[in-house]
Amino acid sequence: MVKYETKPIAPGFGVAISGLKIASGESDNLIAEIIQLWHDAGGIAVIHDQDLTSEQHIAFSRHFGPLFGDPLEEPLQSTVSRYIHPEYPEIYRVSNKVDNEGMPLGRKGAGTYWHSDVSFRERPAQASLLHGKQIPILGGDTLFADQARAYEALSKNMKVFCSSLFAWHDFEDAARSQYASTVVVEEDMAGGNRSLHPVVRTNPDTGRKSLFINPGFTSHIDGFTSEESESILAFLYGHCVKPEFVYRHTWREKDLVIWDNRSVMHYAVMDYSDDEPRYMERCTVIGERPT
Ligand SMILES: O=C(O)CCC(=O)C(=O)O
Repeated sequence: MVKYETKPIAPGFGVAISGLKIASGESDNLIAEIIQLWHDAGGIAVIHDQDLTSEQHIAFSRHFGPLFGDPLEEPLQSTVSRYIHPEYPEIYRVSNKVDNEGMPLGRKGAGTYWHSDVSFRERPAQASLLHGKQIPILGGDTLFADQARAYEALSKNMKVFCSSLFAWHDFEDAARSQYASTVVVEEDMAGGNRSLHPVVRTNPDTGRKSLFINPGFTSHIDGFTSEESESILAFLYGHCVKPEFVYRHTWREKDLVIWDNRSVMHYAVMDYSDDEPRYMERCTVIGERPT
C-alpha cells in the first residue's frame, strides 16, 4: 500500500497530494484513487514534488484519457504548433525562456486571460496536467475558478435561462481581438477552431453541472444580437470569477497541477520578468463533446 497525504487547498475546491512518486509507476488502484480525489475536489489536484521526465508525464497523463498529439489522435491544435515539444507531440510548452539562437522554448504569456483549454474544438480538453519545471522566485501564479460552484450559486431562473443557451467558441475571433500581435500568425488560424457548445454542461464523471463560457475563447451567444450577447456574457463573466470561486496556486518547483477544463477556468498571472525563468510542460487530455 502506498501511503500519501492529502490536504484541502481552498474551501470545497482543490486537493494537494504529497508523498507520492508518480515516476515509479503507480498501480491501477492508486491511479483510480487519485482521479477520484481530483473529482471530489472539484477538478483541481496539486501533486507536489514530482521529478518527472517528459515520458513519465505523458504516461501518467494517459490514465486520464487520450492526449492531444497521441499518434492516433488529433494534434493539440494548429494554433500553438511551434510550442509543441520537438520530440514529444503530446507536450505543449509554456515558457519565457529562449534557446541559444533566441528561439522560444515555449509560448510566452500563454493563458494570461480566463479560459478553458481548447474550448473552440468540437471535443475540447478534459484534464490538463501542467508540470512546473522551473518557477520564478516570486510571481507566476495560476488562478483557477470553479465553474460548478459558479453555476450552483445562480438563481433558479437564471439556471433555467442559461441552460437554454448555446455559445460559439472561436479561436480566430479571440486571437485577432486579444493577443494576435504577439503569439499568433496567419497560418495558426486554419483548422477546426470554432465550435458551438451549451452554456451549461454536465460533467459525465461527477454528474455536476457547470457554466461553460470563457472570456478567452467564447465569441458570442448563439441567436442573440451582439448587444444582447455582450450583456449576457458580461454578467456571467463577472459572476464566474467571484473571489469565492477562485483558488490561486503559487507554484513550487516540480508541482504537477491537474485541472478539469469541463468545470474549471484558469488564468496565468504574468507578473514576473524575463530575468525570472519559468518553464512548464503540459499534457492535454481530449474530452467528450459537451452536453
Ligand atoms: O502557465 C500557466 O500557469 C498556465 C498556462 C495555461 O493557461 C495553459 O497551459 O493553458
